[in-house]
Amino acid sequence: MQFDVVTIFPDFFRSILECGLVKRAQAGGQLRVALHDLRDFAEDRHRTVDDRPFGGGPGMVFKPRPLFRAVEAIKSDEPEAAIPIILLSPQGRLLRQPVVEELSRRRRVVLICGRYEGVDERVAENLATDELSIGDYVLSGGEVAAAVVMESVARLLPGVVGNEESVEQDSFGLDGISGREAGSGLLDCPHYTRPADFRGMTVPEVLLSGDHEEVRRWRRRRALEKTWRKRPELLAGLDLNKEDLRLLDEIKQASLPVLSREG
Ligand code: 6GU
Repeated sequence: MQFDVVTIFPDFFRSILECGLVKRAQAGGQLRVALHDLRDFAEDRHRTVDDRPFGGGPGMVFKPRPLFRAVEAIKSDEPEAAIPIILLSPQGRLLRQPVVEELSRRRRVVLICGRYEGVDERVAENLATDELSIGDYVLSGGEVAAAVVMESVARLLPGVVGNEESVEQDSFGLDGISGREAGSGLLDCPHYTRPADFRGMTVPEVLLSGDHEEVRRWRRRRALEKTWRKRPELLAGLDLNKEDLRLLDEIKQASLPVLSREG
């Protein structure tokens, strides 16, 4: 799969492209990332890409022409292809795992890094095919969001994460909030590694027991408990089986304050 990133800060991406999983995905041939400097598509001596807003007001707005020219240049490789053109902006639909999965199935995706002050509306209306936001907070540009999109997609590409099972068991994993099969969409259970006793902080006994069925049940219980405590709204969308419902009941009972005899 290929990402084409249109940005005024191509250097911003160097570190993420040269580290960890995204680097490995590129080395393995599953991912290609082409960076396009928006200023290369300006048409004046000063390589101007923004201008003051019509109607007045603070801040600068990305001009439409450099962005249209950049995307046209990218598409000129394969004029017939239907390539998603995604504008990253705080006004986009929220990036969630199902959106990430959808993107991971595309062969090529263009990411346009907007800026907080604004992008000429004709870009959202007539150039972009979709608009994505990574959350309800303000970033000054879409670069961090583009990095989030690329990393979340890269790890879903076949063969990128060595142990496919670990992706499926992640919080929000393949079997996560998109899937509706029994027992899916929970936050992950806690994990521990050696030493079993670190400065008096010990690992739950059951994990050292070697009893796989007990471990499975414990993990399920802790995943349910964590989800109920930290993201209760996620439970509402899930199809929990009988065992889960019973465990959840136990968890809720255990957290109730004990009433004194006097009431
Ligand atoms: Cl994609 N862009 C900007 N500028 N701010 C954001 C965002 C994107 N997602 C959340 N906040």
